[in-house]
Amino acid sequence: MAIREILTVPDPRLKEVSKPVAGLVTDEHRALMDDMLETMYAAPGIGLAAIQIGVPLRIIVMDLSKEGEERAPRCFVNPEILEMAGENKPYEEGCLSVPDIFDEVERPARCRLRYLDYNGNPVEEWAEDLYAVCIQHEMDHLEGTLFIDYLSRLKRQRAVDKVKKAKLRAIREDAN
Ligand code: GNR
Ligand code: NI
Repeated sequence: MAIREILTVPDPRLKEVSKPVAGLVTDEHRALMDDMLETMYAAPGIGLAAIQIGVPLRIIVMDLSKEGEERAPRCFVNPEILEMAGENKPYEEGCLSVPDIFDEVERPARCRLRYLDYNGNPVEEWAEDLYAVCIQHEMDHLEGTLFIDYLSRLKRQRAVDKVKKAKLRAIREDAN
């Protein structure tokens, strides 16, 4: 297992559309999911899409357990949203690829999912609350969409500029 580097804006790879996993879920995919979980826990974050570590495959990991609770890792291969339900609900979102930026995004409150789990077994279930928010945020990554794409152009540009500046500052401090 290894912690991988998380891509941040404006890295063009974050705009790529990720490709479905073809055929079975293999040990190689599981090794990738292990790395993604380790990277997500270290960040720390509650979800991660493969493209955030530069791998353009339709794979997501997530853990919505609270601090002090036992870890509850979840893996999603080729996830699909079958149906959305409920009113749109606002939630203050963040993203490891847009560090230290938080803003409200509205998404449908519930969605029905189909995906393959870590072992390649098919699952169908409803997601709601934070699970619904997070899976929609992660599935957007698979389409090359970031939560800041839902904000005004001004807010989005400010967010990207802030991340760029923070990166430059970190590089400068590293040199000293
Ligand atoms: O860690 C994360 N927290 C979060 C908070 C609100 C809505 C979505 C998220 S996902 C984010 C990790 C991430 O960037 N996943 O792509
Ligand atoms: Ni994200």
